[in-house]
Amino acid sequence: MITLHHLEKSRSQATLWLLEELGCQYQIVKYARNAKTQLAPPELLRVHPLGKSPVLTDAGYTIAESGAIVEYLVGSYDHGRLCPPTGTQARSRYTYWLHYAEGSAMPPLVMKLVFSMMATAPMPFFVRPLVKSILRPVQTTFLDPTLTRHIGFWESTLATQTWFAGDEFSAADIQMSTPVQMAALRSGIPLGPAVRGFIERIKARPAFQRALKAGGEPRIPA
Ligand SMILES: N[C@@H](CCC(=O)N[C@@H](CS)C(=O)NCC(=O)O)C(=O)O
Repeated sequence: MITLHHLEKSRSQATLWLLEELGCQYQIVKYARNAKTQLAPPELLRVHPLGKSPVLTDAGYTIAESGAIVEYLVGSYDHGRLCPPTGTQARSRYTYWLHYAEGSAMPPLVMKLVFSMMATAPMPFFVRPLVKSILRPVQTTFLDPTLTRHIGFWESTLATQTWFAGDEFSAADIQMSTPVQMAALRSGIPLGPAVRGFIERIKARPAFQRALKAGGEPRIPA
């Protein structure tokens, strides 16, 4: 039996969605974030040395990293529905977006989140202007232009095809749902109509809605 170690408000929501799309039998162990630090609780360290989520166990394996989990689940349970055939253009686009999500898109989004937490963290009042004067230029000269470029890339991709790998829905869309949702919620950069259309299409999928119920939290902006 697959066990998903699910941290609230996390990438693990996309793993839940994949499990629902695949129709897998699974159980969830839920973990709450530390209210102050937002970090995962130490119990997750008993499952994997990094103590992060998602992480799942199945058939004696412990698998961490959302992209590796996608590969494992698709390889074990998909039977060709959510992954284009080997040797096709769609497959190379699928592989690209599967890795791009965590390799390129998430780092600046996470950096933006950390910066906004730093800017609002409790600190002596006389230090705040100094902290802001350090954060602001990085934000305006590096982070916002980088994020604008990424979001523009998604927009131009989705303007000519329905899904990230082509016209068929695939597990790459599930992996991309994390940066797309995070950009919608936290980047402060407006999304174009094609990316907003993607969000509407994923929200409409019954498996996506079942996963929201199973995880217990809607993370998609209205
Ligand atoms: N690249 C990893 C990132 C895992 C990760 O950072 N997960 C976050 C939740 S989205 C987490 O566990 N945060 C809590 C912590 O760092 O203590 C993946 O794709 O699985």
